[in-house]
Amino acid sequence: FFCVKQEELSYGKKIKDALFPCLQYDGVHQCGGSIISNRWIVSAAHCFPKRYSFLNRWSVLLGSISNKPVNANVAEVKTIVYHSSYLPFVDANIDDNSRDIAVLALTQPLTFNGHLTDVLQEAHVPIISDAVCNAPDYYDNQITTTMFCAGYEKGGIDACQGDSGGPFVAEDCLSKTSRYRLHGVVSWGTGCAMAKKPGVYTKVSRFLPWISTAMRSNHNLPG
Ligand code: 4AZ
Repeated sequence: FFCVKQEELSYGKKIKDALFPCLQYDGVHQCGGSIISNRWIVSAAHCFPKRYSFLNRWSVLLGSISNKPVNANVAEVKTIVYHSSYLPFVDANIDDNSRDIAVLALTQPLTFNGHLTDVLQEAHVPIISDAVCNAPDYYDNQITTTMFCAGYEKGGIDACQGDSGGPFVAEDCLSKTSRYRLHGVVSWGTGCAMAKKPGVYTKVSRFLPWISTAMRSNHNLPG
C-alpha cells in the first residue's frame, strides 16, 4: 500500500536530521531512532538489552552529529515498549530477530524548535527482494515476512554498527510534494557492506497496528 520509487529508496538521516535522533546510554551512543510523534520514538528492540535497563540513563539526542549533546535537544525516556515477542530488557537472540522493533515514550513532548543539523547522513540503498535475499549465498532463508533487505549485490554501501534502530525511509511517489515515509528500522546484517550480505530492516508496515496500540496503552515498564 505504499507507493515507492525503487530507485529512490534511501536509508539514513535525510530531510531534517532531528527527525532521526541518536539514543545514548550513560552518554554513549547506542542506536538510532525515528520520531513518530512529539512523544514517541521508534527504534529496534535489540537496542535495549538487559544491561541497559535503567530508563533514566537513556537520553534521546536531537540535531546532534556527534556523541556530545552540543547544540542538541536532549529528551528523556519514560517508557520503552517492545514487541511482545521481546521480553523487556532480555538480550535479543539472532534466531528471534523477526520483531526487532520498540517504541519509546519521552518524559516531555518535543517542541521541534531547537537546533537542526544540516549535515546529511544518509546512504541510498535499493530494496532486494525476499527471494534473492533468502538465497543460500545471501541469508539462506533467515529473512522473515517482517523483514526486508536493502543494499547492493556487490556490497559497498550499507548500514553498520551504531545505525541500529535508525530509519529506512523512501520517498512517497503518491504525494505531489516530496514526502518520505518510514519503511524500515535498521535491524541486522552479517558485517557491513559485504557482497551478498545486505542490511536487514524491520518492516514497519507490518507493525502499524502494534505501534498504535503501544502508543495508546503507554503502559509502564520498570524504571
Ligand atoms: C549494528 O550492529 C548493525 N549491515 C546494523 C546494521 C548492520 C550490521 C550491524 C547491517 O548495529
